[in-house]
Amino acid sequence: MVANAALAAEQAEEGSELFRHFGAIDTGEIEWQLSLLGELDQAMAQGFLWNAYQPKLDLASGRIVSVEALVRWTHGQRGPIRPDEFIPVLEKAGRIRDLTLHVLEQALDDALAWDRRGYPIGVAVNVSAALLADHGFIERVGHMLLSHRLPDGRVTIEVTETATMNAPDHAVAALNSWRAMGVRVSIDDYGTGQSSLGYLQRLPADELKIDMSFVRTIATDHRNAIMVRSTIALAHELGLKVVAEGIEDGICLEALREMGCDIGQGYHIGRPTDADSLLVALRGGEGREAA
Ligand code: G
Ligand code: G
Ligand code: MN
Repeated sequence: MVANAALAAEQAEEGSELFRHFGAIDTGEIEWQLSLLGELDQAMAQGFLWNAYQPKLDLASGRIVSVEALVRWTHGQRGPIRPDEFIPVLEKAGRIRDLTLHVLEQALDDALAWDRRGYPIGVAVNVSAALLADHGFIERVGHMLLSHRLPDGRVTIEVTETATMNAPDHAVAALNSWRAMGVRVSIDDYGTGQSSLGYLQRLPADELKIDMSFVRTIATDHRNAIMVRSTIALAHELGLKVVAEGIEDGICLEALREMGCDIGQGYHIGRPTDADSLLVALRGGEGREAA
């Protein structure tokens, strides 16, 4: 409730800004955001917030080696709500921690189930900047990991390049505590955050995810292809695995394979699907045949 009030106050302030500029307040938008917040707990408890999983393909072996959890909200009245619409609202209202713990718990349960069915694949969860160095949150995750007993390296957190740039020393220490729990660290949306080479070298990470804005045009844009190729080389020199996201066709996939990229993700390989459909895809075969 306090969080809701804070959000309302903040929105009201933004609203009065708007009022000055445009002479109107978007009360509908505020009401919508408050109603989402009010329904969050029930939606989590009743399964309306669920994880979709998008496969990540090992380009050398052609096998699905892991998945990224992407949260979905299927609203009782309004139908599917996009994460872009509710994640920022939850972040502002201080509720992103609860949501992320919910996503993670579900991801660990599913990873354990796949493991038991003979698919020892990894699972990645997106972690917002505000949670990256939240000790209480890290501790909760630590307990969750202990109760699931997945092997080290099975769970990855994806943090945006920008998130780690806010307070570099803080971020380095925080990432080290994640890794001490056996969690892999992936730098998401890489290439959009303007971090320096020196900074990248200091960052305790396991994986670099090249942003899809670079990946999608490699077949047509020679300069972008050079950027991606040299980023792959650089990451490998630093001991990092490279994931390319946003692969939408076979030409792009082949180009990345030729460049020595480790892992691929994108609609061409597989769209985000529910846990049951993913299992069907895993059973159906490897690689692109599964998509
Ligand atoms: O499929 P897509 O529309 O799923 O995701 C949109 C955005 O929402 C992406 O930037 C993705 O990283 C983010 N996202 C998806 N699931 C989560 C989550 O559980 N936590 C956070 N913080 N972001 C998420
Ligand atoms: O920020 P993050 O990298 O976590 O975002 C993942 C987002 O990218 C999700 O919204 C997911 O649905 C979307 N996505 C995944 N593969 C593709 C793709 O091949 N093309 C496009 N346009 N979007 C994709
Ligand atoms: Mn991601």
